[in-house]
Amino acid sequence: MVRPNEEVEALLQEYADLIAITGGGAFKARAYEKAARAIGGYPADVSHLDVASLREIPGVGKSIADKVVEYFRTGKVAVVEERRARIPPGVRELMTIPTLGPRKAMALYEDLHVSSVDELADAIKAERLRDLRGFGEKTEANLLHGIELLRQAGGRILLGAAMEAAEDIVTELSGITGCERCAYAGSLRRMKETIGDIDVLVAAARSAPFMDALTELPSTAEVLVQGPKKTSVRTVDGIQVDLRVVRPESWGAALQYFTGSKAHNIHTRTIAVHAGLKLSEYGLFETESGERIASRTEEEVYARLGLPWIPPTLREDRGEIEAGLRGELPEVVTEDDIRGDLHTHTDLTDGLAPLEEMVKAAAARGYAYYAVTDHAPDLSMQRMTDEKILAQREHVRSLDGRHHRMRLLHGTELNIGPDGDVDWPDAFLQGFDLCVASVHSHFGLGREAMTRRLVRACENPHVHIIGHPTTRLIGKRPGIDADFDEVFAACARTGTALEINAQPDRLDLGDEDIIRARRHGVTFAVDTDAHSIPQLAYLRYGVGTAQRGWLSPDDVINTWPLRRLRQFLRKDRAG
Ligand code: DGT
Ligand code: CA
Ligand code: CA
Ligand code: ZN
Repeated sequence: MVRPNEEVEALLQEYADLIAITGGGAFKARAYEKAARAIGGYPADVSHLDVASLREIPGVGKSIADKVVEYFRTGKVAVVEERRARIPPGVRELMTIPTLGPRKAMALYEDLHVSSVDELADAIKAERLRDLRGFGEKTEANLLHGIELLRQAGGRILLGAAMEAAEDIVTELSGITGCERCAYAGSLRRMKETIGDIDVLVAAARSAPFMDALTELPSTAEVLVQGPKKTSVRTVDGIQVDLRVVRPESWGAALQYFTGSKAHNIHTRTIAVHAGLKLSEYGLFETESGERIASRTEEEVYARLGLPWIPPTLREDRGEIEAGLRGELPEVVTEDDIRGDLHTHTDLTDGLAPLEEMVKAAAARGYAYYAVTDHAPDLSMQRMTDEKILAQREHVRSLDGRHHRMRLLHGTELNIGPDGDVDWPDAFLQGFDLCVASVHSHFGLGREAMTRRLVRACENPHVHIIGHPTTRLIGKRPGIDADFDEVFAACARTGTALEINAQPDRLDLGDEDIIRARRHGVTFAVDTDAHSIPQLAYLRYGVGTAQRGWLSPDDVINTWPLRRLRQFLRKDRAG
């Protein structure tokens, strides 16, 4: 059994079911089913195959082969995602259960009116599935097992999805009369890569209007708890939201408390105790007299503990309190420090927007410079050619400085082959202003070979940035196995930057690896890898991750003025 093959089999089977449900022709659905079985039973690991080799599998034509390659490169297939989005939210929630495909989910939804994971668990217990066609005892056992797996994963959601939901809620609540302050707190404010639940805080004299508003939002599917201090709901996308309304005078203390992390709070509370004080969500009090000495703002609370205000992204008790006490807290990099994006795509490869539109949108963000880095030819699905990339270069040159005087860099995203080679010969690579190089295939090489592969890429004088260095997809695919300390050392030695890829399902490097890499003296590039205009705004998640990795602007090459960046890009001539 080859695991990647099974993954593809399940994905193509799901696609076939989605076609059947959303309407796309029985013939097409059957073709995908056939290909699914053929791939599931194929003896060689399909994640290592290119389009041409995939097409040798019976029943696999060009368009199926392309989807398989897309899946291994990005962790998803765009047309499958589109179809998934077209079915009712209740069915979609059911489909988050491993082993439950769209066809059965639809049946549960239509015949039993089951539209959530909890309802399904209840229905199984009540034996309501027994009368349903196609649901035997074996199916029930599988479903229960799937529900258990889902619950073990803890149902954490990606930072990007949580942020969008939270900002909508904050906007709604901020518009209500009597709202003095409204903000999200918790792990979301700390920009953790995954979020357990969204914590929203309101400062107001009366809580009822806010609690009622939350329960009545169109995005609210279910009210879990409703009370005067705290109300919890679940959204239609299955995200839990905890709303707390506090009195305006305790806003700062409440925000500090509910931002966490728990470890950070325990440490700040210990400092308070040693100073004869008591710290709670209501304020900082003198233990003996009970007098409140700080609570209105976070700054005030931290100041009375002898600390500077600590950026939320650092509040994990990873040394930020000690550093604060010593007055050595880092000046973390902010979105305003970023002068340009160095990894972006256009519709010349798999981006959605044409070059000129991406450039205009980037210029509107106020960037001083911007790099276009479409995929290189070894990613065969993208059908890149020398002619196409050279024509793009001409076009880039013609747009250079035309929008808000933003300077353009013409680059590419190279593929690091299994031996560490990249797509084009040196002479051709010489023509690019900037090259990102990333692993897009052969994820299963052994640790030693993988380390050598990445180190060789760093040693290439034309490679400036290693893109999404671990290639993990959060919650879907673990990172590749390599001796990253050796890779980080090679980056530092060769003057190769490591990317902090801001796509919410990547955030790669992640915070802990950033901290490790920084100890080796590595520089970083915070990039969006945008494949569309809205994705340029993903930058904030990359910056949040960089902050969690304790980075200052100087550690990040795309905060540097263009002159200094260009110097960095002349890697081969550097001492
Ligand atoms: P999550 O939701 O799992 O992604 O993580 P958080 O950090 O948002 O945790 P959550 O929602 O359980 O609680 C929000 C904040 O409230 C947490 O970061 C710190 C504070 N908090 C919660 N429980 C405790 C506790 O038992 N002790 C202390 N000191 N703080 C707590
Ligand atoms: Ca939370
Ligand atoms: Ca919570
Ligand atoms: Zn890319």
